[in-house]
Amino acid sequence: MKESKVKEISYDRSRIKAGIVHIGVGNFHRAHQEYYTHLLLSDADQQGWGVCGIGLRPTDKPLHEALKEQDCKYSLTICDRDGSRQVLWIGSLLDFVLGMDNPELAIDKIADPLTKIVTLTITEGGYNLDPESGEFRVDDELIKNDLKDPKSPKTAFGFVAEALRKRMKNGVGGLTILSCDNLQHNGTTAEKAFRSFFKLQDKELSRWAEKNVSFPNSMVDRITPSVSQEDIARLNKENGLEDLAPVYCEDFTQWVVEDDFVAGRPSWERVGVKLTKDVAPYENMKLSLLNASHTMLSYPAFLMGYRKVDQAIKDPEVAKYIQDFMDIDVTPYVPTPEGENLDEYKKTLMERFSNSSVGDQLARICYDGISKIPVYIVPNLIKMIKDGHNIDRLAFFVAVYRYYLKYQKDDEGNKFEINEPWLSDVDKKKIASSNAEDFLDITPLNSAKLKGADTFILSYMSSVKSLEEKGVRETLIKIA
Ligand code: CS2
Repeated sequence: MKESKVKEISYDRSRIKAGIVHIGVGNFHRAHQEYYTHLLLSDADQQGWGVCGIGLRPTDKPLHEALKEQDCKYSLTICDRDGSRQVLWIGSLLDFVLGMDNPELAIDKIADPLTKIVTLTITEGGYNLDPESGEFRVDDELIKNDLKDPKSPKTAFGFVAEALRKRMKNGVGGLTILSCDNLQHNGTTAEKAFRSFFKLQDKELSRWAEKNVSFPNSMVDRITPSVSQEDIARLNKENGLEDLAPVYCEDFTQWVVEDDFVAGRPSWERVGVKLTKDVAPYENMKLSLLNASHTMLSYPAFLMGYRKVDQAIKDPEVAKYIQDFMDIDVTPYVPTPEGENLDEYKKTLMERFSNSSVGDQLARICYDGISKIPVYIVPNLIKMIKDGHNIDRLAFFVAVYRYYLKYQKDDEGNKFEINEPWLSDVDKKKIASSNAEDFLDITPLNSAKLKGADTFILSYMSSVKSLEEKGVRETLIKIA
């Protein structure tokens, strides 16, 4: 392939100030929020909105090291559905601090008077809310540490609380906390988690934060694969670069944000971000169609031996199953958001999944089903059961997820390791049980009350049996 032309940074980075602190600098953040912010920084009146990154997990270390080596700049390769590519250097990330190595500096970055927004990608499971009660979990070891020892925090809650205390004492004013994770009502969820923590730790801070911190909801979207060492070598070769931390993504991108920023915000609308009063319909559309379809397809496709989303969706059986899931199962529960066309949206989704120049990994989608399933799948599953809707595809999905967790072997006999960081010991026992019904109330499915849903159980047990006897493809064909 011939080298792509790489677009250089068009603004003077030494003039940019950080108005945003981002916790959780991963690939998605770098391909999405940084991309929009980078585009905006060319405007002279927007140059106070650069980003300082904070990493709180040991797994952030390699990326941190790579980015620091190159002044936090990196190349983004955007892979179009038509096979063409655009490559650009992103300059909006100005600094990157590791909280575990340098907690004081991380706290000071958030407490800095120039900081007006803290954005978050701390994963679906990172908000520390009990999946059943919805309450903040105080028994978590890291939370216990942060409540007791505010000066050496380990979690986003502890860092933000300590920094806000400084802001309160210094009369610096509040800020906006903007969640960019894939959650239903991510702002409301973040608000519940942070306000619970503030209340537990410091009543005065909690009262101050009531007036001085806002939590807008937002919907974020851009498919961004994991980056392996081979990807790094490939991208650099294709782009003629020596970037230690390249990232690549699809061409589609969307960001819808509620306009509720207590301390001002960048003019993101200039670069295509939609600012609105109510994000809920957009969020529901994206989680119910994109993320749920991803989850619905990832486990069966992985067990059928596929490793890439684009390869799986080109399999007619998989394509039909996902198309039917979207059209028949989910569409009745997705009111069309203003300015959207659901038929177009679904058509584009199928094209996005088929994008072979992205070649997204199924393993990335299979990762952490325990946190994703309650957000992407369960809310509509509850409605479908209540409405007496045909349940076969969902029952098949639950049976496949059990099979995937239990046997860790695909249809071709290849062994694999599952990657489920939040799997509890109780759930492990239910997975191991030879009675398949024991699986129906594992934590991520519990709120669907499947054990009381007779039609669901019948269909599920039939899929369980068929999976054991005939494998995934045959079972999929049967339910189609
Ligand atoms: C995926 C998302 O991880 C997943 O399960 O569905 O990461 C998805 O690629 C993004 O939400 C796209 O915006």
